[in-house]
Amino acid sequence: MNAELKPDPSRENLDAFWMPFTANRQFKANPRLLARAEGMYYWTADGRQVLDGVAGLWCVNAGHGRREISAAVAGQLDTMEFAPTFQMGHPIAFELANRLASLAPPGLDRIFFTNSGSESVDTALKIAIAYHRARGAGQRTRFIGREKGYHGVGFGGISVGGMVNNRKIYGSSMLPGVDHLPHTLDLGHNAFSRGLPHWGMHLANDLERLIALHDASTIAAVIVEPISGSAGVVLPPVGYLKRLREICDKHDILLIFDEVITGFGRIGKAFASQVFDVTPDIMTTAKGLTNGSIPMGAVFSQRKIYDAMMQGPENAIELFHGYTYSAHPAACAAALATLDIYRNEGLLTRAATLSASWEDAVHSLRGLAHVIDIRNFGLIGAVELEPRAGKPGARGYDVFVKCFERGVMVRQTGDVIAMSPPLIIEPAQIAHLVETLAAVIRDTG
Ligand code: PXG
Repeated sequence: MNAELKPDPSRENLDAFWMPFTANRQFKANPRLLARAEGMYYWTADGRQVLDGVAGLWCVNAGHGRREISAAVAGQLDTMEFAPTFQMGHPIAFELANRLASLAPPGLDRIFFTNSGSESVDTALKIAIAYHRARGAGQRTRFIGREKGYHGVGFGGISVGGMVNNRKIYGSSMLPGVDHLPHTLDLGHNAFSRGLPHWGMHLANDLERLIALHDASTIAAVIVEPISGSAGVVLPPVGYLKRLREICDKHDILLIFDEVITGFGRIGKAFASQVFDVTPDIMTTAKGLTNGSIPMGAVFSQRKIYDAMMQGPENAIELFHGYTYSAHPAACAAALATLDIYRNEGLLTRAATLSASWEDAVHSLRGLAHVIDIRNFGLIGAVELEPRAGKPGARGYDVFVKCFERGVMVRQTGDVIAMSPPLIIEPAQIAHLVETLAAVIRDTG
């Protein structure tokens, strides 16, 4: 360990930071502070090594401490720390867009830059409405999301999202005209499926029901995650995404895939749509785009969408949307360096190589007390625990904390433990991750 670790902040020094998606009082009474990271590991402020079983938050796909990225960012900051992209441009923004277009599923070669997954989602929703209006279908303003969906925390994202705690107090402030497909998690039919569940494709047919209710002519887009992460890993049943695509095509409705967690190699190809062989009209990304190093998101649109918007006088701004930091030079540099690493190390397909042994490893937890389901795909795994009576989430939280104390970082959502390690993980580290989780589950009542 060469970096000098900063001492723990004292209790009162923790107060000012209002932490996101955190039980602030519980955390500040017993903080978990990370101070350094390298490869597959974090080190805590008091010097303990922790295996990263979640790639930070599903973003550090190439592992930690990648000097190629920090060097590219430092070089860019020295050369030009900022340049506007409103009515101006800078070369690596165009270079990055071209690189992304070359990785993208067929036709998704028009790229809009944002700073996060939430911004990518709101951008995609706005593009969908603007596109329909540009082609004379301005009445298409409705969106169809899905129960248990997570699309970030903007008002657009929570409106199409389907996680009750993110929505319940904002009821009257959300987008009007949003409906939701049923989620596809069904332990009765699918518990302990290996890979995609075989039951549940028919749930996509609910889209026809919603279309019959609202009329296709009012609907702009359907938005789903190919695999839901935040809701505790929900997989698409075999054939489900293809069916959604067919129904959208039939009714001229755009299909948006939110690939914020599935993008950049998480399930064995650059994007989930390539794994499932279903091409959306718009695709949202963030996280792995820069290996989590600098905030950045990218929205990929079919060329027909971009072309439809390129109307009116040449001096007219076609889309009144954008962020000061859209295509920030430091983020572009980070993304280009990240894409080089992914290419040079074959990381975008490494999950495909590892997925069979990963599946065996996570399913080895079957039979442990309280384990009621295990789900996996690519380098994603989830273990669902039976909730304690009257205390949903308590068992999951205990398992998460004990794993951390024993040197393994997993992610907890309610009573689901999710794992999505950096794509550089080695078999021995997979074993260590799963064995530690097994030991903790055994020791947790
Ligand atoms: N869409 C999807 C599918 C996501 O998973 C977002 C949008 C929002 O991205 P930003 O960058 O605005 O946070 C996400 C974020 C978890 C977890 O543990 C997942 C996310 C964020 C934090 C935790 O499952 N996904």
